Amino acid sequence: MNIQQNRTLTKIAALATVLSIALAGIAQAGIQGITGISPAPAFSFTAKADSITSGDGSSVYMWGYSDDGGHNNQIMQYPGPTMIVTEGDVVTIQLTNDLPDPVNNRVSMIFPGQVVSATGGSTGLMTQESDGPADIVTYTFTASHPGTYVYHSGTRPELQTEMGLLGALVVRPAVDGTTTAYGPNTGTEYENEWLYLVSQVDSYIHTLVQLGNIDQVDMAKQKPRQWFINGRSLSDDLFPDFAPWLPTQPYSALIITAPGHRVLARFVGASRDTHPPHLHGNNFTMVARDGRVLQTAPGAGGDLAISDNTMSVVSLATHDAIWQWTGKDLGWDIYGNPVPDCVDQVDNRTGVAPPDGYDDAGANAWEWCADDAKPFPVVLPELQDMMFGGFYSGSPFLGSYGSLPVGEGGLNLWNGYLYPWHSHTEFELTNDDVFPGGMFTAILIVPPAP
Ligand SMILES: [Cu+2]
Repeated sequence: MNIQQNRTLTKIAALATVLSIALAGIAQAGIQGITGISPAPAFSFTAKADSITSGDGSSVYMWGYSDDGGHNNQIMQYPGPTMIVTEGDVVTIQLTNDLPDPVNNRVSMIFPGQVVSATGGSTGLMTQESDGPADIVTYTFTASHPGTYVYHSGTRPELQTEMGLLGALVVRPAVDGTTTAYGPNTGTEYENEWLYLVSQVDSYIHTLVQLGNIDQVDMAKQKPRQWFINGRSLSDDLFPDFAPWLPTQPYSALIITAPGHRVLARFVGASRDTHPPHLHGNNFTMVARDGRVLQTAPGAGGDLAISDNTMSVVSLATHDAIWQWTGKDLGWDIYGNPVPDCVDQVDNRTGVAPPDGYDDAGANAWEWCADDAKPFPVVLPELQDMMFGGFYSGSPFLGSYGSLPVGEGGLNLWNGYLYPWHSHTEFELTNDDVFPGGMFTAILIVPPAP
């Protein structure tokens, strides 16, 4: 084990304390961002330079957007502030430019999927651009269709998106906006929601820009060295939103959910290369692509949705997926109760008969009744014959803990099931060539509230 690996493991160990605080907010966990006031949310962004930290502790010089309205203390952030609006809103964004040498480093914003009008500033190749702190450009569009979208700089975008000038736009449907991604009859109902913005940087390019040698940057030689989910790499991505020691990287990537909950994961491709997020614990169902439900016709309920365990998130594309964990067919009682106690009278999603095979409510919610009271199917080795990860609770049962040797365990305060979610391009699981790191996070299944 080298120093960087040791540092990664030390940081993972520090999680126990922090996550115990985060857990209090599980029920409300979700996408952080700025909402403005419907039906005319107005935002004010400034492009700024700052730095982020990668998972190995190194510092990367970045350009990014900050929200002048105060989100994240008006600090430049990576990714940019997530804008969350409602279908039909007329959205206005004012942009100014506080980058070094702003006359030569003009900046702008474009919004793929939206019909935008831009005023102010000066005319660039793709849209209006700002060349200084007093040069205000105003972008306006009507968020006419629900979905997950990206926004990014339209000025020299191959360089400026690499530098960090990008973010996500979420448009909630006008009807059922907090319980579905796309509205009624779209097959997109969810209980927990998460953003999964995947990206990479070539820190060598960033150093050239920082040193004023932007003329020497050759984007054809771009070679990514760091990989991020929501602007953080393992193990920073497991810490809560707005962790104070990550001031320019406010967004967490640890999903916490409970059995049976449908997790809406909004994937956003935010760098040049395609990234393949790979989910453990169950297949996902991809329900939408680039802000459009995968269905044969409106109202068809997402009949073209795709079940898979790995998806290709293409550069500047978005994918919405629903993922659900129930423990069905594991072959043992996940709650470890030897006494039969399953009550199955209704469909857990609709709340009405007929039964659906799952326990209906309470501390056993979503237990697969065919496995009720079944013992754990293998004999576990004696403790002295085992090696431990810090997240092993000492018990194979959800919500239970067992005895562990002194100094072992301690990171899994809820005795939950922890699954990795990561890029399936394995060199992306590194920080500057050192494993583990990069585009790697986890999803934590915690017991339902009794
Ligand atoms: Cu894996």
